[in-house]
Amino acid sequence: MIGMARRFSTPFTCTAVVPQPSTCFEIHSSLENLLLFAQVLTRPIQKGRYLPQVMSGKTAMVTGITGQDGSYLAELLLDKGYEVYGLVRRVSQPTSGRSLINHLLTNEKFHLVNGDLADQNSIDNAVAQSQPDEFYNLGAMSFVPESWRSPMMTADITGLGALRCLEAIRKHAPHCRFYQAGSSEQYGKVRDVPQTEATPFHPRSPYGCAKVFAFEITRNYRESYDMFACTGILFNHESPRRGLEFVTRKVTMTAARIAKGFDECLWIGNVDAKRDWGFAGDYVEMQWRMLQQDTPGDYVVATGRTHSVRDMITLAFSHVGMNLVWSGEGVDTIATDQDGTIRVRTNPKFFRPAEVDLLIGDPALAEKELGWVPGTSFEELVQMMVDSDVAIVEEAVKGGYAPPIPPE
Ligand code: NDP
Ligand code: GDR
Repeated sequence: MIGMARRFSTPFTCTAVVPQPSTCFEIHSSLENLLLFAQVLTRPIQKGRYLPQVMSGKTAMVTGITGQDGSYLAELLLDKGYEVYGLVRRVSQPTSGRSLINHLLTNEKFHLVNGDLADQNSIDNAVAQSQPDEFYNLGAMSFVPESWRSPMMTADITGLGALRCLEAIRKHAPHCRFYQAGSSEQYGKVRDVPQTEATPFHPRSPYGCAKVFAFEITRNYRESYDMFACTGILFNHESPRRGLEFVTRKVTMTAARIAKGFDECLWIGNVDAKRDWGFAGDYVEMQWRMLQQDTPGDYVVATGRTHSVRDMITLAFSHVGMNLVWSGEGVDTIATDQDGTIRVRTNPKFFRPAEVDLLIGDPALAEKELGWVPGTSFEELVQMMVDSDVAIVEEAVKGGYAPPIPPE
């Protein structure tokens, strides 16, 4: 039997009621498992990196609130005294699909509104009713490989979705400031190294093309209607809340599973791709700062350092006691541990039709104009993610249920 399901940003939790293959554990008491999983993922950020708390009295609307960034941004805005409205898609199992924000549901300043970025009416209604001062459009089909499989849907949600938000604001709350979640994927086949706000775009995927449209239409609404509308061109940012299909989380969860005896090997794609990886908790601070300035503008948000997927895997595995030695090239690439066991193998199905080989952002403007600097190093980030995934696997073992498996 083949079950067809909508893609969700938190697929493990959404599909947790469906038994997953497991060598020695049975899934039971799915609600209890979900709560445990959510508790681990939503542990507060330990370091006090945010600006001092300001009791703002403002109202914010956030799309994509159930995703990685949405959950961190909601915490930041609530901390600053905002009334927060999160736009959520209607789902048949609301508790399970919202594991990253379940801990916020009892906060009286936190509200969920049903809506979909594909549906203009629902965004109009949400904006007209909540009258936000600030609107953060984080919602998107955000997984790049899926954008080749579903290019129309990607263009509709990731591209046109931004336009629908701008239209809703123009019609129902013209005073509202707008933030668009732009992406380093807009640069694609890069024309400058490092990439700045002036670097031309050359997207390499339907996702990148949709983000370029969203960027341009945001700028156009700023110029056409004098709206306070900005795009943050954010480079890859990760955290323990990152979706399991993205490479960093796939690596850290698989390293944890291997360390605890659930898997023997990580199957991976192009290990030579290079990314500028930062911590999502640092990056949502910049999203907020962009809407607090006197004049709207677009900013690169990055660390200014780049690492290969290979380096990231080596570092993650070293945190669970495995020192990898790499050999082979392309689809023959493998890595063995100190005992000679193969721990990483390559599968061509994880390669992309067109790759973005190198991304490295220059965050100088963000520092100069908004005083923002990333507070978490790559090494700290990888360690934080490995530690969190080891804890998730250990709690699953204790609870007698199957730990999460990164989807293919
Ligand atoms: P996630 O994939 O974790 O979250 C995506 C969010 O979009 C989820 O809340 C999802 O809801 C929501 N969504 C998807 N489709 C729709 C729809 N049709 N209507 C309403 N909501 C929808 O992304 P991140 O948190 O990592 O990223 C946030 C934003 O930043 C995205 O726009 C992404 O493209 C962009 N970005 C991310 C970067 C990164 O490295 N993380 C870097 C650069 C840009 P549901 O739970 O229902 O699936
Ligand atoms: P990316 O993130 O495409 O940069 O988009 P992802 O983590 O998916 O890929 C990063 C790089 O790793 C290579 N790679 C693999 N990727 C995945 N997912 N799985 C694998 O097995 C694998 N093996 C190698 C990829 O080829 C790629 O080069 C993310 C998303 O959050 C976007 O929404 C966001 O806009 C950009 O970051 C900036």
